[in-house]
Amino acid sequence: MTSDKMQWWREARFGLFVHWGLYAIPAGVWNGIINSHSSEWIMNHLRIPVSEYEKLAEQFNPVDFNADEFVRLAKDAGMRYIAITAKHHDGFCMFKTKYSDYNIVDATPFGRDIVAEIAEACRKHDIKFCIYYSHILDWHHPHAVGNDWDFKPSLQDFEIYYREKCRPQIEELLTNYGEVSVIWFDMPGGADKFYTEDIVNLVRELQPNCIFNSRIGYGFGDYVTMGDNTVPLLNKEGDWETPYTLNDNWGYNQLDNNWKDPLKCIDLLTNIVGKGGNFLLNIGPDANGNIPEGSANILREVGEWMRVNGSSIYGTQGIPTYPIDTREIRFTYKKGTLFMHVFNWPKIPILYIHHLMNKVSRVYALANPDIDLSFSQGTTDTGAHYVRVDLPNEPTSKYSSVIALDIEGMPEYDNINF
Ligand code: FHN
Repeated sequence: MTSDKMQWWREARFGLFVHWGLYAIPAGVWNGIINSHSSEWIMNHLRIPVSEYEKLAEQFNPVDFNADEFVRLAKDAGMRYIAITAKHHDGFCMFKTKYSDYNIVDATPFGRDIVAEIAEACRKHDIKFCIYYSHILDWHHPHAVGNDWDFKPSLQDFEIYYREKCRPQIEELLTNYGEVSVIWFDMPGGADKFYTEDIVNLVRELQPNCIFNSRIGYGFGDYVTMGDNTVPLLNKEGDWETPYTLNDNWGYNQLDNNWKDPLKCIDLLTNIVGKGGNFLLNIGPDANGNIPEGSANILREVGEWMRVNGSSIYGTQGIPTYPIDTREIRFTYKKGTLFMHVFNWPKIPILYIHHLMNKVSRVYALANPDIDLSFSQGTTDTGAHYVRVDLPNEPTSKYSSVIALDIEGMPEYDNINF
């Protein structure tokens, strides 16, 4: 791994995940039965036979799909990359492939290559194009891992699936769609290390600048993908990312409107970024090709915030964990500027940053960068450092106001065990 190819990703910090496939049709309900797990797992959880589930392809006709709209929504939200499910665990391919007829072009009335259209729109709107590919689980292929209701595991030979479908499709994806910035693998268990190593070599050979995540398996990966919807408690070294979904499903679910509101999204974004990670936020388009209005509106609101405060996100790096437990303030940091995200504006507009030792040269709100805020620094009787900032009377942004402090070096805090 050269660090150069990670550079755009470290700068980006915020991306859009799109889980879209045939599972958008049942959308969580199969013949009146409500699936209690995430909607893209419906085939597995209800043990739906391939012969029944694959008929969904005949109905899949997302005529409202407009790749430009998808990409513009991400871009307006301040996201810098998009990862779309080219093949999820159900085995259906959202791209034209020679290695399975079970694909969007050959098996559906829609007949358009969705991955290709997203790739083109990403290039047009200058946003990084990334592909999700389920490399081990494939419930449609008789020799892949995962489907024990149609196929007998004792008769399965992963090698056959790998040669017939997985490997050549990764080759197609990294050959036919221009530059792929990330190939995002998932659920690595169940196959020998040989296959992971072979994929690593294949990706390196076909697109040396394409990065891939740790869910490729066996300790490989240009960066670590944390568990779904999890944030580490403390600052975490190295390159890492957290995938989060906007409601409680990855794929579209007609019964799930449990959206995280813009405030929660901004809280997660600043929490993750402040600890050194990237935030990959997921939406699930419906079977007609629409992004549910609920999720689109939230992304738009986040985008409004990003337009003013994005410089506290892009290109930031993890910093030592602030030693005081506060949920109302989060910190991010970039090259000599500490950004303080104030979620709860104090009635008396004064804020103390306890224990910050660095010399501060200037303080201002990102929303009003031309107006300096007054501040002072000192130590308490016990020798603890503090910075006092005199805030404007009102918050400077909706959701979270960002106060920038120009400081010398990386943030350093008192040892609070004195
Ligand atoms: O099983 C998948 C799930 O459907 C979804 O794709 C998430 C996204 O990170 N990954 C797996 C579970 O970790």
